[in-house]
Amino acid sequence: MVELDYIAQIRSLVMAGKAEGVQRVIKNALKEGYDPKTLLQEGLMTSMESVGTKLINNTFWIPEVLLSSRAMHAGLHVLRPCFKAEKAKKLRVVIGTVAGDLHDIGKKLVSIMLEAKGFEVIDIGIDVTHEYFARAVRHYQPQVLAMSSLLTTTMLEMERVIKYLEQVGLRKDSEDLVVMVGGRPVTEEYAEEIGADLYAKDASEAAHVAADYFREQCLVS
Ligand code: B1M
Repeated sequence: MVELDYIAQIRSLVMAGKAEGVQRVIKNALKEGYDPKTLLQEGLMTSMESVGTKLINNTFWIPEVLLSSRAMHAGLHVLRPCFKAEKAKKLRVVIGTVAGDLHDIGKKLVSIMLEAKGFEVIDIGIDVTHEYFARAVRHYQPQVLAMSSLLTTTMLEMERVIKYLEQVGLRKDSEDLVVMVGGRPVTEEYAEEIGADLYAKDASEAAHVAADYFREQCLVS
């Protein structure tokens, strides 16, 4: 019951855009031993779903969405260390939101869940061009390149990035680099069509799909 109270408090504080309040409630809940995953999924993530619905129904406007988004990020900041797993050898993921797209909340959740599974995650930000993705792959030498897109217009960038990586010799197939894609408009069929190796519909599926892929190859335990 008390846990539900914490969840309800987190939800109403995110909706009200109260970043400091969200942090305070999450810290109290953690101090009392509540599960960080529940606080993340049922507190923070469902709040943003409600924000989305309110935006569609015109009962929320962009400034309110931005305040809620700021409060959500403040909560994520407190929860992030709870999901860090220690692993001897880490597989590296470079993640970014594609060019033209500024949405980053989902990408951050995917990063947190991947870190919780033991991956080292390098987040190269939002509005990332195909050239910059390629530069990051050359520089960080990741095993996985993860791309997020929230707009039907920008999801087309994912194919462009994959083609460009092939063109500049950074990827022939998944043996060189595993490409994972996801985000609201992205489907499994689209992922397959553009030649991505992995697709996930949400953050926890992304972590499972990536871990299962490497487990199959005995690269993680
Ligand atoms: Co934007 N926006 N937005 N927005 N926004 C959407 C996406 C939209 C669906 C709203 C709507 O109209 N109903 C719509 C897209 C429509 C479409 O393309 N079909 C939309 C639009 C149109 C726009 C603008 C064009 C609005 C305008 O200016 N007229 C504009 C575009 C700006 C740009 O990017 N160039 C815009 C701007 C914004 C804000 C800046 C105000 C803000 C973003 C703030 C931020 O991210 N820092 C914003 C927000 C918050 C939203 C909604 C309300 C919420 C998105 C979100 O954070 N969801 C969204 C409506 C909605 O989704 N209900 C909307 C919570 C998050 C946890 O979920 O991001 O889906 P999500 O991530 C999930 C999965 O998608 C998946 O896992 C995540 C966690 O489970 N996932 C992956 C994501 N990446 C993955 C990668 C993976 C695997 C899974 O592997 C690599």
